[in-house]
Amino acid sequence: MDTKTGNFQEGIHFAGFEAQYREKLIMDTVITDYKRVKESLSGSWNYAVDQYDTCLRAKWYEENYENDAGMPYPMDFSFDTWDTIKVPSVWNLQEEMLKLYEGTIVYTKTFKYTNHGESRVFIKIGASNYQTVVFVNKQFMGTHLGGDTPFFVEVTDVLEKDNRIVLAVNNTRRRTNVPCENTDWFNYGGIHRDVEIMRLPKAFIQNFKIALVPNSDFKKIKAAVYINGATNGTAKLHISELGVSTDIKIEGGKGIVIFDAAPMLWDVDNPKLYDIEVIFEDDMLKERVGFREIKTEGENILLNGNKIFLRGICTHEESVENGRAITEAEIRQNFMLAKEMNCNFMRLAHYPHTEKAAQIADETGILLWEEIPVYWAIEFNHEPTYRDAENQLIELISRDYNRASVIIWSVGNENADTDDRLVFMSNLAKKAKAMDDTRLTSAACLVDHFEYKIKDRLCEFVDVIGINEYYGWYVPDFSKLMRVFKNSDPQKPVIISEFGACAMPKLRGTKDDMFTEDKQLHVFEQQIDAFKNGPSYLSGLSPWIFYDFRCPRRTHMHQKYYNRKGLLSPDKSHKKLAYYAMKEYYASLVSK
Ligand code: GCB
Repeated sequence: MDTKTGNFQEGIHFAGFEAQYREKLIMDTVITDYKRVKESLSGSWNYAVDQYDTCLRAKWYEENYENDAGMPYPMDFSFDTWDTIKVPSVWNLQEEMLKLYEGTIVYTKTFKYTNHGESRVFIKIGASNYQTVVFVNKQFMGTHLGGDTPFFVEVTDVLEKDNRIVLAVNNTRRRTNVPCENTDWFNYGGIHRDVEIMRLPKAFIQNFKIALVPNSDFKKIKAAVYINGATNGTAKLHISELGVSTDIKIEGGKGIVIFDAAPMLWDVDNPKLYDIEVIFEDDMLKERVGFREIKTEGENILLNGNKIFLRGICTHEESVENGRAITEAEIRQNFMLAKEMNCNFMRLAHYPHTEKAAQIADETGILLWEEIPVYWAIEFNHEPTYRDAENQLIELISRDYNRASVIIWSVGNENADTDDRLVFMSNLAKKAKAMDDTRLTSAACLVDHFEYKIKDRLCEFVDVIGINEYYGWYVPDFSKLMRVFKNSDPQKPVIISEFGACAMPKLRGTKDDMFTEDKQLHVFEQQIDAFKNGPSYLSGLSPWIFYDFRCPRRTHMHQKYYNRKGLLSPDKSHKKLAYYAMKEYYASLVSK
């Protein structure tokens, strides 16, 4: 920046304005908070479309309404009289004008604060897509990247009686983002999960992790406590229903304990959960956790020691009315519909869904595959892109570690097997394993279409191989699927993480007529036949996809900007023919 000229004006001349906001990235800030008391900052916020990023260029958040001599200065914004918008929501569905908007929207809200005895205060932003620059009381607090994981900003030192928060949220698709600029889903924008405020003592439990010790015959539990604000002391852990009351020695801010216990195991038919309390000095954290063991043995997946076949379905986080800001009632409905279809498993594609999903799955008894959006052609040789992807993985695992329903961390979807990709994604798989040895890792891979077999160098680094195959649809020659099955010897469990075909709801025709329910059914019938005679390593299925979802790439007259591979219509009111075929097939597997 050449600021030496007398007529240089930073707010309009400084092209490199973005860099200053990238200097302080908000990463890995997750606090275990499922049962913590929080106050809501959701509701009505003021907002303005800021297509040219003038808030960041001209520093609106500093609210310099006067010049240095105290004379009034004209401003291009008026925070408190801007229009209002609902938080959480996706802006695309709030205003017709915002339907296809990609860029920055500036959100602001004021709130009162008085101290009620707490020493520290944090603001949690559940998720906002994609880049969020945070300002509180005129101060830049940091920038978060990633549209689907939570972040926590400490505001202890900046809070006053009257406060203003400003969030500049930008959903521009970029080559170096995770996901990159090209995906097969709609790029919603906005603060699409809750914004909340948390009051905490000086030293508090930042993270609490608890799970059965793998291979302990379900008789040992391991708990880890990470303290923020103190290095040494003693934490206490109580699980009254199990008669457990134990001390955890904290050293260097961390304490681990392993103890004997015989919990009733969490299972899909009996999703037993235990109330837990952890106390450290003035902080008390509650959790509600199920205990189960998931592992692989040869070609099989074992839940609590028993072989399980994953009768799954993929789903995006979307509803017609709320887009990505799916409500709790909608999530419950999805799980109920999945259970009705005889599913015991759901793949939450292709990015972290709200934490409410895993909380509800814990109660309902549905196994989950959770995923980060390392999708298609990521900029694999770009270090900041890796750090972003890894941070999304860290934030996801920290958030959902205690959810028994989550059995798989997936590090990505359908990426070409290049050297750069192998380094990038194998490092993610290793990171997931290092953070969590109580779950399986996976990735949705592609079939090798030269050799017609499961052949992807990433397979070596994951516990379970996901395979997306579209025989009967993108690859019309169905016989190839049997060839793939025969040619492959993965020596690990394989989940067919996607298969499917498009059908416009209620459109009928012959089984050769594209986009009819009959054609989709035909594809499903062939797939199901193949699975019935499938290889021994086949350990689960998650067809693509539960219900039709918005997709800008799909412009056919029968698509109308929707991906039509749903088994249900977008509003879930209509069940397509293939839904019934899948339901029946899963019913036949229930007792197996
Ligand atoms: C895939 C992708 C998924 C797409 C789907 C399709 O393989 O993983 O995101 O939506 O195919 O419909 O083509």
